[in-house]
Amino acid sequence: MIQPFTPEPIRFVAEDGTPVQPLPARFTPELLRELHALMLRAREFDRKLITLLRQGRTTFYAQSSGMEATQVGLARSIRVGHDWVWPYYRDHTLGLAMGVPMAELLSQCLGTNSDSSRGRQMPHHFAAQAQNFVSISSSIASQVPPAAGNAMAQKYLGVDELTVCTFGDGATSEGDWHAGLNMAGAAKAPAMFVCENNQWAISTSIREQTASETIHIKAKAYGMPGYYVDGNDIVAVMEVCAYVADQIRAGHGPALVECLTYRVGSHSNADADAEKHYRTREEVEEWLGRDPITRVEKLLEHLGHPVSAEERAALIAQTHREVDEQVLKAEATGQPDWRIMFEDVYADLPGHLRDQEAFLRAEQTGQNGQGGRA
Ligand SMILES: Cc1ncc(C[n+]2csc(CCOP(=O)(O)OP(=O)(O)O)c2C)c(N)n1
Ligand SMILES: [Mg+2]
Repeated sequence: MIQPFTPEPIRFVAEDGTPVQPLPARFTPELLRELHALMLRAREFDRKLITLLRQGRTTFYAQSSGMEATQVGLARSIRVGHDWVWPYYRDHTLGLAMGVPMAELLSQCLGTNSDSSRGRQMPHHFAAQAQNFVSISSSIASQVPPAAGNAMAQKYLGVDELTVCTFGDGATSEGDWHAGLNMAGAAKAPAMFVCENNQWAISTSIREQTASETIHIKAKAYGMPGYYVDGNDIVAVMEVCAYVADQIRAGHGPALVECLTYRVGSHSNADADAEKHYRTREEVEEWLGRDPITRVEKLLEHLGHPVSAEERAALIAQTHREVDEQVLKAEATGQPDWRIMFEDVYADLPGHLRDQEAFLRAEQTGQNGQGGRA
């Protein structure tokens, strides 16, 4: 029985891979292997994207290494393409596990002609129509009030859908976050709020972020249950999120789930060498020892179905190949023409944008005296 407001995070599998409570029957070795492959694919995607950044082929990326169990576990607990997801910028692993094609994600990161927004969004801020995965915004917590509104609409329309809204620990200090949870709570709207608590908001630690002991207890203020989960234990994440989704679908109103996890890498490429500046190497090492992928490998070993070194290497090589192929395909579609930044919003371009377009046109042809680049 899953309970809200537990003093300790809900956990099924210990760090050494042994179950701390009976493993639910659905977690067969086959399912665990599938989850392991999804997490490893996401980890390697991070590695490849960091290389693409260093090569100057994309300009922004926020890795989710260390947080795979939270994002893959959540993806596997909802009805993809049916429920609506209002994500935040670190959720590419959630998207990949929901089946967003890597080609779409990479096209967006590279801003090529194969990108549906054709380079007009910040890199790594994708949307996926088929998966009801709403466009990512970098403004912290700005997705929370519209997600609450989406859930309210679902309730009033009487549709059997759920709204899932994710955010980091830092987002819980924003006014938008409180407004959104309050609104969803008052309306008893079908929303699952999921905090990916990686314990840092760039250089602000969770202890500086809030005087509350945990994030999930804030749910009490908004009249909803709050669940505390070991976010590096994929079995626990899936069990809690699936249970909460069922409760919400049964009409019990919104809930908050706090997944306790850790970002083992830097915040983004704008913040390299994080531990040198604001956190200790010891802390990072401690959390590297709680790695969510290793935990599933140890569990599979414990169950007598180990992932061999060869299988692991093959999964890694397969992801690298997939990224390499999709990058080349996306780049082959070319960079969008600069003129598209003036298209698709106004039927008649307002005067100030007409001026800017004329200025750029002159610059491209060298008529501004700054050298031609056409
Ligand atoms: C409204 C707003 N304020 C500040 C920022 C700058 N900023 C970008 S990421 C970030 C930290 C957010 O941390 P958290 O919500 O914990 O997510 P995490 O990056 O740890 O996954 C901040 C303050 C922003 N993007 N938007
Ligand atoms: Mg954080």
